[in-house]
Amino acid sequence: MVFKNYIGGKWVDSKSGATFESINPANGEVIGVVSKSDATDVDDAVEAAARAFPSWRKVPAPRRAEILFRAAQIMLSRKEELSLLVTREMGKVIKEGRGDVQEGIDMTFYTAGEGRRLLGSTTPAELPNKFAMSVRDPIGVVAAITPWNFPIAIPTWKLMPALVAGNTVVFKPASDTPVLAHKLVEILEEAGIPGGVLNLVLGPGGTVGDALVSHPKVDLISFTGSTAAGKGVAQKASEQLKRVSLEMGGKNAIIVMDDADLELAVDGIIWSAYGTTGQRCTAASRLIVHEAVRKELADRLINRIGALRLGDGLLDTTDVGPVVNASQLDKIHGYVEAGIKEGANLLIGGTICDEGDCAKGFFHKPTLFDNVNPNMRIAQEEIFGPVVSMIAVSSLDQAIEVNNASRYGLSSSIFTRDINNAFRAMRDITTGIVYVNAGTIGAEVHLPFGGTRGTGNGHREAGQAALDIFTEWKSLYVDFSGRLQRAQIDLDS
Ligand code: UN1
Repeated sequence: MVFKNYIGGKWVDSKSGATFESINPANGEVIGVVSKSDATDVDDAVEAAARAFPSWRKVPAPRRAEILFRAAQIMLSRKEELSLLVTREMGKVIKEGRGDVQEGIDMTFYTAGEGRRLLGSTTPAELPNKFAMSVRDPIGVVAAITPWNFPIAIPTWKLMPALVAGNTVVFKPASDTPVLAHKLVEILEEAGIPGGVLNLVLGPGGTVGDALVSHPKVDLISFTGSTAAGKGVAQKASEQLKRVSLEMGGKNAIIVMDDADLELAVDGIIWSAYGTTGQRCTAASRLIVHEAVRKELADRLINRIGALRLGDGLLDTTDVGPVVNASQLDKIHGYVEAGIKEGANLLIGGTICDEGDCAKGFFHKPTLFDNVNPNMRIAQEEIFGPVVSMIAVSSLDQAIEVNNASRYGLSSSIFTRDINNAFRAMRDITTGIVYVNAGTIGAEVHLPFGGTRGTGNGHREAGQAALDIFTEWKSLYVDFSGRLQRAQIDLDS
């Protein structure tokens, strides 16, 4: 069986008939043979979405939302099956596979509720016998380009708000997780999404993604992925003045103050840095530590890191799963080598693991560096793997300064028992998400998600903020005076 594209309400092979394989990163198992699409398939999908838009935008939003409610119910009833597939296709350990699916369920239910809100505003008009209000309009055809690290959750962040708001969608998932994308679209089909409203095109970013971004009938691109790819999207899309929302890298830090509960901080660090094998854009990859507790914290971390068990995420005994593919493994290890070359002190880890439980997959040992200078590459660039850099500071001000001196600005955390430190940090940290006494990961679906600086381009996903991406404001003035009334001119009317 080949996992196919979904275009105009039908499952279809790529026009060229080409296919590729989706591989389990823990052991090389083939998860599925998948259609490999090109620009001609993209064209079909975009045309189908464009044809479906005029009628979908007129379906009352509460009716559109009913499809989402049903989809969320189906996801819930199939949670375990989907979670196992998340672990097999992407590699994260099974409890996190379940979290990924749960986040998708939460987002789908939450967004379905928007079908009965999608609030605009009414406001007095400045002239008599005149009514003023603003409403949210859908934008048109949305290209949803999604990454492999949250193969269920992140697609729901884009598909669900786009659909509830009345847009039609062409969904292009990462080539590492196409089978999960196929499952999600199957679920929406079963829930009753009309043909053409949601289309799926499977294949590589270089061809499928590029063709989508430059297609004249795509009105909005919602992209989550690497900074390099996101820049490419923004540049190409700007030629046609398309709407673009970008969610890209992070270089998130955990600040540990000298008054912190160190055991709690260690828990938060292990979870945020090595959970998902460091492959979250919210993952902690810098520790900014008060020098008074640095030695103690390092010792405790080394103990805990040394006990982490690598292996297949389906096994209950596994703490850290594989990284997603060979090129990510190379990239991560390249950063470890760069760190050593730049003079950072490798405390633990630092190697690729290719024996025992790791023999058949792509594994990197959880790694911790000390004596990291904030300007080193390992302290500045996103690694997207289980590699953490510890930077010593001597005050809260210095910690915040180091935290903010990054080209990225997604998530930060501070461990402190001092209420004044906590509030100063909340005020002065300049990332889009700040945690107090918790790690950097685990954002909830009803709050805005996104970052400052190079993490994004000013948008926020999730929560009601997502609606600002997937709708445009339309201001409506209704004059019922029966005569011409000129705003700003007829002041005495
Ligand atoms: C991501 O890594 O792109 O906050 C998303 C978190 C998750 C989402 C991460 N809820 O860690």
